[in-house]
Amino acid sequence: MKGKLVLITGASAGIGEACARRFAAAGCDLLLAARRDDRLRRLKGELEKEFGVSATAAKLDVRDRDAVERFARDLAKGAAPDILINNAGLASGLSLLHEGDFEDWDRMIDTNVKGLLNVSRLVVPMMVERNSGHVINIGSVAGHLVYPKGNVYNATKFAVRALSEGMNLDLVGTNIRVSSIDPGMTETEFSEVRFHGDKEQARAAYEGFKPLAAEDIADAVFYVASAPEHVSVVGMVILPTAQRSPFVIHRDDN
Ligand code: NDP
Ligand code: 8X3
Repeated sequence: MKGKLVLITGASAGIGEACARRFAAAGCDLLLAARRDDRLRRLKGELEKEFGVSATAAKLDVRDRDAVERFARDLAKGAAPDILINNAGLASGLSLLHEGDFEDWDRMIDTNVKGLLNVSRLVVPMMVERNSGHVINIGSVAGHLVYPKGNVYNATKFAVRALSEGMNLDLVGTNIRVSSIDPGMTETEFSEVRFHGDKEQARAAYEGFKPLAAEDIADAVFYVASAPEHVSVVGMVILPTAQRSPFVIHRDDN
């Protein structure tokens, strides 16, 4: 893995940030993309100092197709990424479909589905040209089973699963692998974002059981990426032991 170039969207927090640390620890060079570039710059400095790798911090909103095009044009001037981790994503709101908020819906669909498409459409051709690469999409258990009030978030993650499958089929005959890593409840900023900054509601989501940590998912992503080239891990669902489905979670009473 040493010297491989890894592009991570949503690297400023949670799973993306943990992936950045995991891959840097293995000697990979990094392209870190997200909107909060102050955080990315801090992470870049930290990883370069600690692991001696080279990292680039790129302020990027994956929803902005023009910006993604500019980003890809810059990328094309250098080496193409060996690994693309399509991680940027979010849930916004948790409400009955018939009471849903249009802005929340746009935010989720534009980020989780169209953002992933924007980045993939512009980066995967570089891999095709070189006939090597690995796309790792961060889906969710929410892309396998719908839960009450999950509606639009579920739909976006079902879409991610369909897109992973589609990419996999369309890349047959190439050496490019496509994997979907589908976590269950992982303690990151995810719930705070979902509940629009309500820290108390976010905290309650993880109460009474041990959720996954971002590092648990980063370990899985790293395993998938470092499997021998003839081994393609197509999908992986990872849940906390206390969680058996999106709506079956054992919580301690005390
Ligand atoms: P966090 O909120 O901790 O991190 C989300 C990351 O996505 C941030 O770095 C954020 O950066 C980035 N992001 C959001 N919108 C955009 C955008 N428009 N353009 C670029 N980057 C963006 O959540 P997680 O780490 O938990 O989430 C990462 C992925 O994992 C998501 O796809 C999520 O759906 C998925 N997931 C999470 C689970 C969980 O329980 N936590 C379970 C299953 C899947 P910034 O705000 O700086 O742009
Ligand atoms: C995030 C996990 O179960 O909160 O995708 O939807 S869940």
